[in-house]
Amino acid sequence: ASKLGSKKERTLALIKPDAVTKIGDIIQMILDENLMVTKAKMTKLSWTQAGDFYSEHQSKSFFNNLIQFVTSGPVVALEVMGDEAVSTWRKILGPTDSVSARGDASGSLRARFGTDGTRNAAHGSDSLASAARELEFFFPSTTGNGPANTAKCEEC
Ligand code: RTP
Ligand code: MG
Repeated sequence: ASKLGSKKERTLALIKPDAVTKIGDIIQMILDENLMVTKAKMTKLSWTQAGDFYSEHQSKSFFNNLIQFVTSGPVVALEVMGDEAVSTWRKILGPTDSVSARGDASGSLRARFGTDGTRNAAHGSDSLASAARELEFFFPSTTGNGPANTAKCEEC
């Protein structure tokens, strides 16, 4: 049961190819923060799909490295739900750069399982709007995955 006045949300957690074998530990970290996994899908992204997912970064210097990395093997997409799921999952992840994560947030997921600034084990939506878009990307509401992917939910 959620706390009175808390904000129940859905977010997208994406386990990147370097951490798919750590899925058991990662799900445990989610449960330890009182979040739930409500959908899961393992898939291998094409170059085009990955570029679409990360389209906000297409002008960045690291874009090609990022797409190369996330298409290098299967990924696991998780719908994660619970109190302030968007920010709570980002807190579990820790800093983007796994190397600085080992200093700043040594118990974080990226500190434990990431390698560097690109190979950083997992992704998390950065806002409710991103969560809605990213959940729709992996779990389209038009193909029998249940109700529309609004990230903010009163009764989900
Ligand atoms: P994410 O979107 O994956 O949850 O990570 P984030 O918000 O912490 O970082 P973001 O700035 O959105 O970058 C997306 C992903 O691009 C790769 N990256 N590489 N300088 C680099 O080499 C660099 N910077 C970012 C990482 O895989 C990062 O998670
Ligand atoms: Mg991001």
